[in-house]
Amino acid sequence: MISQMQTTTKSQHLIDLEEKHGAHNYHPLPVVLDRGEGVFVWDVEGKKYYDFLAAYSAVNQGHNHPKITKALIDQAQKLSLTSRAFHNNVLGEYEKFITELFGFDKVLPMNTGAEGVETAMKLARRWGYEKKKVAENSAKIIVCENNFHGRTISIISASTDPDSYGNFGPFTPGYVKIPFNNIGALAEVLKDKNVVGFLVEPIQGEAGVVVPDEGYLKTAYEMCKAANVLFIADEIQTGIARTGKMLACDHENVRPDILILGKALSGGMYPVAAILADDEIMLCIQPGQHGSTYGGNPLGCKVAIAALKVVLDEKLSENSEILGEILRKELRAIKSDIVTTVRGKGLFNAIVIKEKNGKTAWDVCVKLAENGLLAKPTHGDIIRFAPPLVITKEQIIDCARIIKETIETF
Ligand code: IF1
Repeated sequence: MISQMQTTTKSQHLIDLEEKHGAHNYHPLPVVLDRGEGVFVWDVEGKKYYDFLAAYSAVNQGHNHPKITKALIDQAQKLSLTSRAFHNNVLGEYEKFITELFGFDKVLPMNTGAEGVETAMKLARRWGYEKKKVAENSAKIIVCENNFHGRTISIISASTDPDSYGNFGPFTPGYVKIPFNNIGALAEVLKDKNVVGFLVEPIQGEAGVVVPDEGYLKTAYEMCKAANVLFIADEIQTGIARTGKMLACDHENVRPDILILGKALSGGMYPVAAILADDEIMLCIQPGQHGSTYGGNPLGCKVAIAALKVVLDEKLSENSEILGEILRKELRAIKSDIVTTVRGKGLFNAIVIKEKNGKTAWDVCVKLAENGLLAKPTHGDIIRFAPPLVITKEQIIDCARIIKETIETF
């Protein structure tokens, strides 16, 4: 039931290989890609597409950015991995660069987003026991309904999405779940003295690019301060210029106590994640108490430095902010009864599609692909539009045209 989209023999053969030999934990659009450059990707038949997913915001810098690719190749030819049993000559350079850039005392490098979130939750718990003096094994972390923070058992224990947690129990205790964008609910649970952290996506990504009311993050942050609770921002998807600022928290001048980064931290070149915090918090973890074989490896460090420099040098935050406005304006001008909502910030956007004549957001995405633009539906009725941030104004207008013409056929 893959879809009605026409697939040629070549791509069908590759899809069949995955179907036969790979776990069935995904349901991709029937497009087989083999090359990328900037905002474009090409399939095995040579058809060119605008990439409007950007690997879930991991390739904000565009596919195969020459500077990031060069950093990867140069370092791979010198030294890739030492483990943290020994020092390497790149780690300190990276740590200085990233902590100065984001304004924190310390960074703890990991690889994937989920590991970053796990690290943040472990650090918050330790801070809770050692600094806040919460009783042993009773620390709690507040999370929001419809969150997405990754796939590990502890993270899905904090999930309210049955697809994420169903039949994966038993679950990790210690979470309090409240509605997102609800200050009253937060105030209520902050009364609990065992709460050590509030873990939040500044804009909920997987939930469908849900932007909270203006002032929510700032107020939530101030309430956490007053309650001696750590404000932990999962900026894995919203960070690194995606929403029109370096961090989505920057829109409200909130500086999280623990900042979690991943995805575009490496420009899609290699898995690199990190958490940042000040000494008072970060030094609650001491040698032997946390780590990872690959975390902080010289290859990932060089790639991350290059990826962050591209974001700064090419003013990707500014581009995201400006072109995001243009894209939303164009999307709102589409005359179609199947589009019920257009929302987003910067180039992090979504539209909600109302089913019509049995046609859903999936069918719209299949048509978009046929028309040369790749996007992925989520929750059956939402389509995310999040292209690489190196996209130009002319390209955004061209993409808006493709989206408009496609949607108007429904
Ligand atoms: C997949 C979703 C997006 C994230 C936030 C942590 C992580 C993610 C805010 C974990 C990861 C990815 C995972 C990826 C698809 C994608 C996704 F649809 F699943 F929810 F982007 F919206 N925090 N999001 O968005 O990072 O361990 O994956 O590096 O296929 O699961 P990771």
